[in-house]
Amino acid sequence: MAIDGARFLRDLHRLREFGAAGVGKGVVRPAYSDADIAARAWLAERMREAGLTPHFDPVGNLFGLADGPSLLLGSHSDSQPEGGWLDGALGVVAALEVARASARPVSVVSFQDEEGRFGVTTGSAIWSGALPLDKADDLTDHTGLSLAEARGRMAHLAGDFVDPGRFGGFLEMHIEQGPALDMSDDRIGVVSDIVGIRDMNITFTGQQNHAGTTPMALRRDAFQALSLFNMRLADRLRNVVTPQTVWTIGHVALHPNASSIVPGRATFSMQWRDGDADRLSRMEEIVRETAAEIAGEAGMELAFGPMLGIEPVAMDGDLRAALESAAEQVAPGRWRRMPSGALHDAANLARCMPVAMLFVPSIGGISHAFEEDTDEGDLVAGLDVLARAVDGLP
Ligand code: HGY
Ligand code: MN
Ligand code: MN
Repeated sequence: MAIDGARFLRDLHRLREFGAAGVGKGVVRPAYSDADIAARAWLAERMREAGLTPHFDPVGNLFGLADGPSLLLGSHSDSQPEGGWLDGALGVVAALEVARASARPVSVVSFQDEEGRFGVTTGSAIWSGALPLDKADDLTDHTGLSLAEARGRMAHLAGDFVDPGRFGGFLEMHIEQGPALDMSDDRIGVVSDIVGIRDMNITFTGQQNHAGTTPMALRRDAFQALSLFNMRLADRLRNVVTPQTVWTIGHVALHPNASSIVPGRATFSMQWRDGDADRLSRMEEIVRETAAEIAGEAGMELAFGPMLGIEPVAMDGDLRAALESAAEQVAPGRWRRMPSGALHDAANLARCMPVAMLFVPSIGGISHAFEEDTDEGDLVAGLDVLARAVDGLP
């Protein structure tokens, strides 16, 4: 298989230009933004040039379809609100290059909204049947825009959903987005399993009031309730979590968000991840119990938004073995089998086909930030592993 590393890198740098922002190689290319839609149009043309049939589905997932049954390779091309040039994009461009070079029929996909502007890995969750479209359409971003309205921006491109049955399996190349490979001598990670996730919004509603005349003892300050919740949650989770468990309050909206007003409302994202489904459920109980306890103590009304989640999933043994064999050819003794702490579209696709993933190092372990980067030699080595693994499949 004659992959062309230079062409692959050119395509990666060209894709980066759609939404290029911030320092270095940062991108701002949220799902359904002008930059995202333009990037998808560009990818569709590259797919056509590669002899594939470009096809958008009703939520903006972009497929480059090989004729008949094929292997599916890909990832996503939307970014976080401040993202890196490789998160997702790497897997899509690598898939395109393998599809160009492979003797085997390979289809390519760029899923939509993997970064969860509206949900959690939204496009592949809908496509794989994990998330009903009518429920997804009601999801909103932080501005209140619904998925239904956002995907309407691509309605003129939309065809039917592609049948997952035409694909024999899914391979996703991705940056590690963590420090393990970068801190070791290993160049390649072959993923063993992907953690599970739970994600929801919580709202405390107290009493908006004057910041100068309202005595501290009389306040029903929603931010103070959030602050208490955060501290008590950490304490309550102590005996449940492991060093690999993570939980994050990444988005907070205080209302009315003014220096001289006691905030009457705090709406915040509550997300947690772990490799064990039972632990995820136990953590949900503790999140809900602790929020209710704080609301009672602080005189708050409490509301929980819809909870989204994906179960932990193990990668397919045969596909993983093909990646491991290829990794040993490309980077003998410099690869490892490892879990994924980040979530990926592969976690959804595991519902309907065998899946496997491979990682390349993230410099400094940085991702979901403009500074995200990977040595170009490692990018090409990862492409080589992906291509060899595809070639090596029965
Ligand atoms: O959050 C994640 O793990 C993924 O990068 N969206
Ligand atoms: Mn990603
Ligand atoms: Mn990401």
